[in-house]
Amino acid sequence: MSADSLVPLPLEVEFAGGAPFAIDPLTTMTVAEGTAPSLPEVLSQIARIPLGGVDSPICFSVQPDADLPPSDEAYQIEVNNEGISVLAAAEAGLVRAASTLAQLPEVDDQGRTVIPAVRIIDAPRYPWRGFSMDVARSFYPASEIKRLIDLLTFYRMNTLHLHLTDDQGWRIEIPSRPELAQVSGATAVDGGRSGFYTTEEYRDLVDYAAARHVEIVPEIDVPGHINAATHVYGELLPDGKPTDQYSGSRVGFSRLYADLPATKDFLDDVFGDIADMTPGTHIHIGGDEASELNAEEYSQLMEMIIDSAAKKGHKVVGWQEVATAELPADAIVQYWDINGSKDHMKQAAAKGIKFLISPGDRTYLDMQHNEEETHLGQHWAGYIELRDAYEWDPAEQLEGVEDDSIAGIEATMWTETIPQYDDLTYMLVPRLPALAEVGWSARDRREWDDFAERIANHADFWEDSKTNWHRSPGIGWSSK
Ligand code: TNX
Repeated sequence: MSADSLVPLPLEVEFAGGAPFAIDPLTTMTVAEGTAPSLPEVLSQIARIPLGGVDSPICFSVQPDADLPPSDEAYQIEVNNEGISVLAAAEAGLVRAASTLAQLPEVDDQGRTVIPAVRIIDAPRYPWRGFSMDVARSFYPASEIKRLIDLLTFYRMNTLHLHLTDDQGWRIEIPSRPELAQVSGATAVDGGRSGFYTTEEYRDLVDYAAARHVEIVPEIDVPGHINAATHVYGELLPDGKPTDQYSGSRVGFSRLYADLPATKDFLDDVFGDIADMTPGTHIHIGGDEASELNAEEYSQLMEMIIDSAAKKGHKVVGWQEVATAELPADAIVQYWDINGSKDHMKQAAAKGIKFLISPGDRTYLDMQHNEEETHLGQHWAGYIELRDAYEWDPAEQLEGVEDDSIAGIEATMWTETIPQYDDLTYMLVPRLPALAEVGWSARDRREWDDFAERIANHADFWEDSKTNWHRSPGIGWSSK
């Protein structure tokens, strides 16, 4: 890559002229004292530069009163021929800077690896740049989720939303309800992998992400998409009989019942344990496609769900349908369905509710790249070529929802047809980096032709990191 091919595009990149900084395999970096003990190792991994002593030419430091844009993720990188200084007002900024630093080296005419003299000042447009991953239809083991977190980190994304439950499977151990994972951890969509995260594995994932300043937001999808639980507990249903396991791809057929006594206990147990496993501030409650419920049942259940999920101080996030119910002032609504009604969202925005923008025709990366692709993915929201993923604006998606109502954006992946890690990255790369830039970079700095040139130079990195990717047509990819 190079200073000319940074993705996402930083706020300011100023080439200073003069001699570049030369990097060789012995070049080391150091982190000024006072940070979290895990931070130096994490920064070194991300930047791909080994740690050395205090005389290292590359130095990262936290400077709380640094003159930078007002974001914990803001940072500055200054490169001259003698070294590199990286500073931020908070540790999150150093992590974002390390990702940028990893993209800077280029090979000069003499075959040396160099970074040109440059000054970069950077900060994100939106505080929430997320990726929503469906591990319920097809399970993805923790080791693969860590690779995914590395990919998100590389493109300066900061949230991994895990869709942990759906009709086809239950993927997280709930200590007060071990049957959920024992029984429904063993099921999956046809052709998908089954499994579940133990509480230890899940904590380790949360810690791995947190060390990179990525928040894991767990989703328990209720009151629909719940067959994995009704398959375990007959008492959640009026006839008391557990449902069959489900391995198809239909949506909207399963449900909870507000008037059954078992329902609130179930919600309190599940969300109580999830809250204990969530040091982050948000819990996602699903809320989508509960087609078997009438409006009154839906509102009643939402009230119970929000009570259970917010009990330990977490803020709730829900798919756009939750906007039809009474929401706490700090709830976040996630727009997704381009064909659904928008009225309730407009009303929620007017009341000050914040939004995540995930329009199906731009951010649903289970949508196929183009008509020629038939093996992986779907196309209910259309085909999404790289340019479609890039060339749109989050503040122009919903009437009444402009930047002051937007927490950020999320790309999503649904895994009915995406069972393996290589399939996943084939759908993600290069569209996920495009969306990372939509969420990070200032609107007036983004331009398709310029992005197309920059992203072309990332192909070698995907090859080197053994990341399966889609060779989107019309781009001069750096790798053959
Ligand atoms: C819609 S997005 C769904 C998912 C499906 C997805 C397939 C959302 C909130 N619900 O249940 O997996 O479409 O693209």
